[in-house]
Amino acid sequence: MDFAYDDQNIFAKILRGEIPNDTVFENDHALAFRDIQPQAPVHVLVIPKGPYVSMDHFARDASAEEQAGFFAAVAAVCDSEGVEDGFRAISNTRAHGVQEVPHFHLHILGGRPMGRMLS
Ligand code: IU
Repeated sequence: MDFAYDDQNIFAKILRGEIPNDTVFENDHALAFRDIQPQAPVHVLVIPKGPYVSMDHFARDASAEEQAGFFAAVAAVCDSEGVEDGFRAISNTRAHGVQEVPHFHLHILGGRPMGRMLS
């Protein structure tokens, strides 16, 4: 699997500060910000700061410290967004997953019942 990373993708530009974002949480290894087209009352994207194109790339090649930092950000978002009743986490990956932005991101969707998705 070739995980070639394009540093001109929109989330790379957000990480470099070239494009503004609505930040929810940030640590050394991850940034969480609000999706510009929210699909639920809570719709936050959590991204690693490292150049990983997808979840499988991140799982394979990110260090334990980067992975811990990423999931610390997920936990912080869950704490701050009031999703005690639950949420859905999605990472669209490549063509079959209909991934638009080639920088790994986890959608955190909540604030309402999400409906059944898998059967
Ligand atoms: P994807 O299919 O998971 O790759 O979708 C990308 C998401 O990034 C989608 O929900 C967009 O609304 C969101 N997004 C954004 O928050 N800010 C942007 O500048 C762009 C896309 I472009």
